Amino acid sequence: MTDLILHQYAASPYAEMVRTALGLKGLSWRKVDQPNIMPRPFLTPLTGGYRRIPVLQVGADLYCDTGLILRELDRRFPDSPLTSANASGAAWALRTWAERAWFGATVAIVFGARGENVPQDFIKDREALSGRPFDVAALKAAAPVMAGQWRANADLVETQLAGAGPFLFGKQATAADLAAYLNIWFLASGEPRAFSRLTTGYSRLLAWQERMKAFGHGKPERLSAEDAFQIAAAATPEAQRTSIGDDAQGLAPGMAVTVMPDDYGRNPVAGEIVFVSPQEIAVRRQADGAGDVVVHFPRAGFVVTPVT
Ligand SMILES: N[C@@H](CCC(=O)N[C@@H](CS)C(=O)NCC(=O)O)C(=O)O
Repeated sequence: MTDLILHQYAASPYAEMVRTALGLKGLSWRKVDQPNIMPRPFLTPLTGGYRRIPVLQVGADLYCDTGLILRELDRRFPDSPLTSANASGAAWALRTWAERAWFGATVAIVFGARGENVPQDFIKDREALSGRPFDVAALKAAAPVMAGQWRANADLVETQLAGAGPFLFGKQATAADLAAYLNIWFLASGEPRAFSRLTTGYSRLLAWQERMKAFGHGKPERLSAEDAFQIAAAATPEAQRTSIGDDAQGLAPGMAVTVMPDDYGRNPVAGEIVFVSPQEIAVRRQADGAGDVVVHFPRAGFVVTPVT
């Protein structure tokens, strides 16, 4: 029985990134279907309030954000690494471009087109998540401009593949391919007509999309959210790793902090630092009904605040 549990839902493009990574590495895993809106009664108590999807669980350790989930998969399963010698930093840096700059255009096109069909409870949930109105009319109005943006970013992929293919940094797919694929997958599944219009003539990109799709999702087995919670309750968090000292923010094990994303879903998770490095922070907390858990976050894109 595998230890990897992914909290996800089918339509989540960020979850698709992890599912594809699990396929690329040929791993077995357990799939917990979470609702696409709150509440998530068996997950929120474990993470301490982090509300985004996906979350990777291994026993009583919870890994938040794909930026860390992919790194953790590499740490535990170094075969088929998600970086390569010529992209050990760049693959991760490109994630920021694909997820923040490009993804904004993808979202505007998909929700601009689906517009009126988006359920009210989903709209309310996403307004609470972002702290901004979910303005379908504004998304619709922005869609043509965003189509230009989307194609400009797709064009970068086409050009890069021409020089480096079959993947963005050569022979092997990296975290950069997965992050760029997020946009391809979401537009292709969410608004297929726009996808075929905006990828016209991009034969390399389309062939690369097929290669990414061919990785599949590994070997998933279903697990209920309640059973995942019980697994956390019965487990002990992984033994503490040695932190990398001289932290830029002066953080060290034993300090009480809160951690939250710097963009949306800014719910602070409180705990005591057990591990800190330039790319990761892990905090120990008491989960109601499940005891001691450790919640792990990436450093990039997350705000850590000492609690005094
Ligand atoms: N930077 C995050 C973004 C995750 C994200 O935005 N996920 C979406 C689903 S694809 C989400 O959580 N939406 C709100 C929700 O499902 O509660 C990551 O890389 O994991």
